[in-house]
Amino acid sequence: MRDVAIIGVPLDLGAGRRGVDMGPSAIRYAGLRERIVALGCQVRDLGNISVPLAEQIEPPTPDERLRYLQPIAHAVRDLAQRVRDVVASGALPLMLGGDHSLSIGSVAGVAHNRRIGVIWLDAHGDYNTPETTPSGNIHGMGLAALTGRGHPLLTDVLGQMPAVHPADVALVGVRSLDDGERDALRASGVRVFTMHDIDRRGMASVMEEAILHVSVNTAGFHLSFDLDALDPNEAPGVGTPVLGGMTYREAHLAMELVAASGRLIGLDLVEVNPILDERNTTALLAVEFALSALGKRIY
Ligand code: EXY
Ligand code: MN
Ligand code: MN
Ligand code: MN
Repeated sequence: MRDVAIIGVPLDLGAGRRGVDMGPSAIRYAGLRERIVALGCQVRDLGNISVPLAEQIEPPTPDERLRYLQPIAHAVRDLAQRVRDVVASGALPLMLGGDHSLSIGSVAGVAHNRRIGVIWLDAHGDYNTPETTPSGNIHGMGLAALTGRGHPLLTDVLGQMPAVHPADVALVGVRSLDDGERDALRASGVRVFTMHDIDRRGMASVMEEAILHVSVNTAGFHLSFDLDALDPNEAPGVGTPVLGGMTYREAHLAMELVAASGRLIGLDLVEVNPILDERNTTALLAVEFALSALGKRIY
């Protein structure tokens, strides 16, 4: 079993709604560390990245198309450097969020000086730019930034632009896209699997193709898991719920296929919002997914 390093990122500046800053606490409270140790992994919890509160920042932002750009850029750079160091130590970085803009840093860190694949599990595309965003919220721009589209403070975090090639990315579980974002995704080369594909083909077929797609000629793949990929009836504690998502069983199967690939090199669990959750259900599911992705077996 592998070494795992946990990093919390209590960031909510990239989301339109408060609460996901408490996600790292909720996931830890759900027993993350002990349960990974029980798998036989060596686990280090590196604590949280320091992130300012929205209340500390006045005025909120000079640019309504890139809300809180400066503090988010600072946080993702800090995170990317720590993740790069974790990777150099031989451990697998496990990020707890926090809004999904944090993945701009985590993926940049995992991708440092090498070619990696990315599987982005999400209800959304996160492929907006300042030109197409309807909200100005940077958590809707993370995947675009990682593939080289957007503000330079977000596209060039560790001096490697783009951090990831669009052709090495698979987006799985999508059911909410803005018009400009859809056009950009179509032109990008990112492989997109919507909920329609999962309904028609089944999760196993979709994930097998996604894993193969991001594994060709790469050092392995990073999995960025936005918990809003799940249906909100099963995972209510997320920042931006969208009906019609994956079931617990489907997401769980996806994680088992990730583990079976032997190619996982980094993992984000993001957008857990304890304020909207019911008895920490969503955080508990996040822990289950981490365990399955790391190779937990029933039999
Ligand atoms: N597409 C919308 C926007 O850009 O504002 C919503 C984005 C939500 C992003 C999240 C959590 O995956
Ligand atoms: Mn997302
Ligand atoms: Mn999402
Ligand atoms: Mn490819």
